Amino acid sequence: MQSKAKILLIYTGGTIGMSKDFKTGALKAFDFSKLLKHTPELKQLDCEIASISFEKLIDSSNMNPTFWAKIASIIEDNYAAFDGFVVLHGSDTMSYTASALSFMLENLGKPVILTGSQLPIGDLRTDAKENLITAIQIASLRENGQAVIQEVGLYFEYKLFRGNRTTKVNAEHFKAFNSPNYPCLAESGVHLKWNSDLFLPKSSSSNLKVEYVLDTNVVIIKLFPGICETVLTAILSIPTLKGVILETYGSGNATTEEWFLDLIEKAINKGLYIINVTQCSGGSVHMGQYETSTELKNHGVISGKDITTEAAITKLMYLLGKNTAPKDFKTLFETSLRGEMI
Ligand code: ASN
Repeated sequence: MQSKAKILLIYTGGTIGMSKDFKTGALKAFDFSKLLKHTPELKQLDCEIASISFEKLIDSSNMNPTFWAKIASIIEDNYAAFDGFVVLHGSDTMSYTASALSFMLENLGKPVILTGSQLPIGDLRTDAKENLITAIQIASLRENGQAVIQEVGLYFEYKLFRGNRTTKVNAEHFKAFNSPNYPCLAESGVHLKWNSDLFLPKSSSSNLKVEYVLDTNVVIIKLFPGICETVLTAILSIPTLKGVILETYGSGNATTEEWFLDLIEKAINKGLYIINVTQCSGGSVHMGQYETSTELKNHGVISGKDITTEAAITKLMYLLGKNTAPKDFKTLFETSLRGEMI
């Protein structure tokens, strides 16, 4: 008989564990023991749960690569002892963290499921309990001694998504996340329905390797009608800048004004990586489909295909952090590393 799955809960902060400060009315983090006290249901789950908490809990708006490294090192240190990991995280930047972890955790062979909530766990109408309980159930599932999910997922409001395909779409609804270009991996109703054909292939290596170095000399530039030469010149002249996520229109289109194309050409010639990602919430970049993207392609702009901005910026930090050779950078960026793009 299979022993009970061992799950490690990693509590970073977020609304799930907040309570109201009666003086100011603002939501503030409270400690983990209180969070568990509010969820006696966890005792009924058929798994062993251990927990570890950030000393100082954070609203996820304070998330950064140092905290990502901290989460990754907790997973690495406890990898052999646990069957799955559930990361409790604020929803605001959860998609960035899920994307970053998906790249940092190389050869991942166990589930890392991020979840959180829109209302604190102590609130009468909270969405936290369902999210937490089902995320733990998903992380504990094994088949023939192997984890069912071997990737970084995000569970929220009855759906398990591939983490690096998600984006936060609503600040109020319980259905706060969407995965516009990839269907959900599982749906929770009366039964848990798995779309197993959509999972990442099982890791062939059992050796987790963590890439801790992320290079933050990057920027996201969202195009808009009226963006001007002075501003763009200033950004692209930042001496330490190494890569740009350029959020373009539709299928990867941008203005064809000469000053703009000259700036892009000069930036690429001096060694900057420019990645074309669409501002649309769904669909893909196809450079060359319209005249307004042909020059971008000719100048060597990298296609972000159907990647989210969250996955694009973290993939850029990851590939730069790994000191990827310039000759390989474009090919690697345009290759799906963790199912983040087509
Ligand atoms: N501000 C919160 C956070 O991201 C929002 C939430 O968790 N729903 O930490």
